[in-house]
Amino acid sequence: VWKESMRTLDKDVNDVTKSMVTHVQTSLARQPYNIDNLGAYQAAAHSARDNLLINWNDTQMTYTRKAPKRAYYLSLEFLMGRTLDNALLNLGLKDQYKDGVKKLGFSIEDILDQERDAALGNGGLGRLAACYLDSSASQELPVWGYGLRYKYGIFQQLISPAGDQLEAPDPWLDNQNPWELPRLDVTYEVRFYGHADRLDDGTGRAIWQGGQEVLAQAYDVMIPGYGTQTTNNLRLWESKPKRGFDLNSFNAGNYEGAVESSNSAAAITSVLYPNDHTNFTVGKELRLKQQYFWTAASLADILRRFKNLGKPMNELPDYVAIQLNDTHPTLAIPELMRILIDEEDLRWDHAWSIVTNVFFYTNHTVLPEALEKWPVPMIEHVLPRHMQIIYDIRTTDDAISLADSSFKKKYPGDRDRLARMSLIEEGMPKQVRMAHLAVIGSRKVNGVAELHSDLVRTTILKDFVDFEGVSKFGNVTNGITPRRWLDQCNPELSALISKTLKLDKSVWLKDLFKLEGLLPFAEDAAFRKEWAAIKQRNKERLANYVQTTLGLTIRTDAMFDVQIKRIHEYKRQTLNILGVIHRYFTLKNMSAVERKKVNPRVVFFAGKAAPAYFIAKLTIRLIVNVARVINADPDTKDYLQLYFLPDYSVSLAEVLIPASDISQHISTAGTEASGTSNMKFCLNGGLLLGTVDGANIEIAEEVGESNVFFFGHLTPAVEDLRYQHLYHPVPIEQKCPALAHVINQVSAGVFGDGGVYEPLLNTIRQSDYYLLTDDFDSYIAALAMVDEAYLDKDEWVKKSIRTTAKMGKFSSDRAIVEYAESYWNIEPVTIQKS
Ligand code: 26Q
Repeated sequence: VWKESMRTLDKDVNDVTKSMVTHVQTSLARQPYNIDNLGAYQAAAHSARDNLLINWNDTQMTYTRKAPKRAYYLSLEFLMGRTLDNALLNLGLKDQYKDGVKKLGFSIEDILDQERDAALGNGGLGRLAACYLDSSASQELPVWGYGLRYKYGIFQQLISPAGDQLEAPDPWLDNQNPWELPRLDVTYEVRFYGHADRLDDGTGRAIWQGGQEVLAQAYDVMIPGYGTQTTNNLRLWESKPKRGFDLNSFNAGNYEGAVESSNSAAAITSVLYPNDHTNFTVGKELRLKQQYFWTAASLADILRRFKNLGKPMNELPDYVAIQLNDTHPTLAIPELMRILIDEEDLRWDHAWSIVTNVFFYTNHTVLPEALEKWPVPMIEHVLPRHMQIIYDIRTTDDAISLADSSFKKKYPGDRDRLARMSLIEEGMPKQVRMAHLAVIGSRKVNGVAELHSDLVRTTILKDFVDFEGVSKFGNVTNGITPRRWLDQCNPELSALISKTLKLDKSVWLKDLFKLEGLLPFAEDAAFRKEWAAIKQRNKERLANYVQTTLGLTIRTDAMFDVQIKRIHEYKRQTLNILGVIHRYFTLKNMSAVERKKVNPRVVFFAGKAAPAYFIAKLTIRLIVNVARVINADPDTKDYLQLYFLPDYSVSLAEVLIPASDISQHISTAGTEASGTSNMKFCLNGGLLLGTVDGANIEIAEEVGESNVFFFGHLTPAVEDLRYQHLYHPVPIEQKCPALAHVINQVSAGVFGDGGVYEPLLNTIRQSDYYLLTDDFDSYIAALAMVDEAYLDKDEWVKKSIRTTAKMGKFSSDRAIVEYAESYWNIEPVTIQKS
């Protein structure tokens, strides 16, 4: 009876309408006849979820039966964006739902638009994690994600009338989240504070007790693969009080005290920290608690699953690989040591050899101020047992015995090297260097683009390369999922590609090198016309979006020039805005006749600044106020428009990227580890204006240097230039008169706000750490080359086609297979139907 009663969900249009109406009546408890767009979205989501669940169950059952080695991706951020469209695409049900909702009187676009983004991330690192989940499932790889279920994602950005960024909470769960399954039965206790007492039995074991105990509760998010049965799991933890509240205090009449501990438990997963890269010198205890809460719950869950296999602990590395997404989950290393030693009674050396074969660490930055460090006294207070273990690793670690014989043999008397490599940085207070802990506790380490991985090996981790050998330190160039970043966000281009290649999209979306088949069509005038027309319609789609959301009218006959990313000095939005001002003055100085020869340009910015990052916020204010002046100037407004689009998000990126003619990735050489939006723009036929940095370099290698616009100094020059700034400064007027003029005009209040921009301008006038004065002239020259290239429309479209055609390498499928084969040693698993 069970077998016969099993629902099959192969849906045709009628199944879709039936299942939606059923969900309106049952899941939503509403009347089918007066459903609005939101209700229809919720019904469609519940209906699609039914299909996901069946695949999800089959997948988990297959994994349990086959017991393959699995990989776990630990990331504090998963920037998923919207789910419904991706779920329908991956299930192969897009057409059925499009027709189904139409029959019910709705349009699929309106319905998809109802969904709120899941914005549990800051930027590149979080979105990378989301792309890797999509690719893992699509490649049938047994990979689970582990993260936190923040009640509030990245803040909503508002722009005040004066042009300042204001932050508002992102209550993304307010409308219910149909994509998560609460697992009331999957919980773990996580301890904080208390005291750790070593046992005097020579084993190094200790007992950790007392303090605060908090409950971690699992929520599961289904991750469907494209064109596969595989539906993997993203497990997010929510913190809860272990008991509702403390009965003793409650009975003693201390009601506030009673709820306080429950509040402090709930606080752990309440909000995503909104600072990427910026100084966390003021170590925030709550952030440390987030990191431990998440790694402890995830490890407990992973170990419970492993133990169900009935294998001895020393086989853990044969069944489990754990990827650390940056240093944020590094506490997993001492936590696994604690479990193996204190709870599993393993000897130190044995435990350490297991640990160092389970973990893999990805580095995402070489900026010294962005390397994570935690004050020793804080770790001692919050995690007393882990601090002991970190000290023990420092003195006994066999792999890299910093303090004992093997180090001394190799580097006799080299105290400087010892201090440089130590897990503990001396100072007031002492601090634990999380990157060093991640390196020595991992099987392998990788950077995220060739240049970045080289810099990791030759700068921040050079001593470790010398000591442990270079083969531990690799590279996996980042990638992006072509499902979301081409097929979903640019359906017309996707259709044209399928038609031209004479391939179903299910083929080339899984083998992106197939795009090379477009190359010959660059010479085909009819094809170019179709290609250009799609770009034009994507510009109109963006203009419509801006019109309806901001009430602004954008001209669509212009070149669309886009820079969208977190606002940071190293990414140099300042260089871009000062370049825009330069263009504005140049236009002002032209005669009306001359101006008519200029191709109009619309410049878009979007991005959030960390709430405490004063200079980044000033940059936003400058952009907004320059826009106000420029867009209102009758002399120039037909040739130059400027927009700052508030509240950048995955969904906004999906509208902006396909509309771009040129996008800017202009970080100071050597500072942007990879960048991933550069890949997204190029995949959508936008050209790249950038510095010789991160993945820009590999994009240029693929598409050919003639198809990108490069400028600026190269990485090896940067250190020397900074030295010159400090010890042989040249006044800007002399070094870069064009830039000096622009800065002086801003300073003089041409864009209002007399005086407020001085701190921003001073960063350039003074140390100019990010080398604007060195790169400005070549930047302006590159912009002029872009202008000139754009005048030859045919040639421009050819470049655009060639760019898309050569983006195969940047599929996240390629990247995830590299991790699977060269790092985790896991294999695809074919899912069996129940
Ligand atoms: C750390 C400690 C305390 C608080 C916050 C943080 C924190 C949070 C987020 C530190 C860094 C981040 C995010 C970093 C990030 O997004 N890096 C980007 O990663 C991309 C994927 O590899 C690269 O393409 C980008 O170049 C890199 O900047």
